[in-house]
Amino acid sequence: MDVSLLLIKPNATKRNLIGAIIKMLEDNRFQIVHLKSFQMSDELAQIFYAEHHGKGFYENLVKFMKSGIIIGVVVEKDNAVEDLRTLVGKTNPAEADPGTIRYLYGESVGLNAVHASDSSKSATREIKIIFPEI
Ligand code: 3AN
Repeated sequence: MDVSLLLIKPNATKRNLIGAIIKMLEDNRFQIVHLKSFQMSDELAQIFYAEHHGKGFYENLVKFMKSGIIIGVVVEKDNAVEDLRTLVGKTNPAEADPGTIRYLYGESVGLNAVHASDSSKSATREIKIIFPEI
């Protein structure tokens, strides 16, 4: 069985969308195997977003990700990474397909409600960073 990581970002937790997003995971047959709330530190953000370091949006991205509570969810499903990306929708909510999480709950490219791992390799790496205890 494949695993992937979903993060519910601070704009979505602030808007009381945790339940709605978790329900979408369950309705789409993702098995939740680990779940926790946490706040991102500078150190964690630097490691997690290492590939974006130096990009124009990096500082704002880190500031935003540190601005509130995040929910980390490890999900299990056949084809978990691809299916989760499909359920999440495109990075820019304005381009996301109707019915996707970002279409419904994203506010902008920055405030796009959730993060989902983009490959199995990323999923392994990101789960280790966010859930070092498992
Ligand atoms: P995704 O989350 O769809 O995999 P990435 O990994 O390319 O997208 O980008 C990570 C995060 O950085 C995005 N979720 C988004 O919040 C932010 N981001 C990406 N591109 C931009 C951009 N052009 N302007 C502002 N924020 C961006």
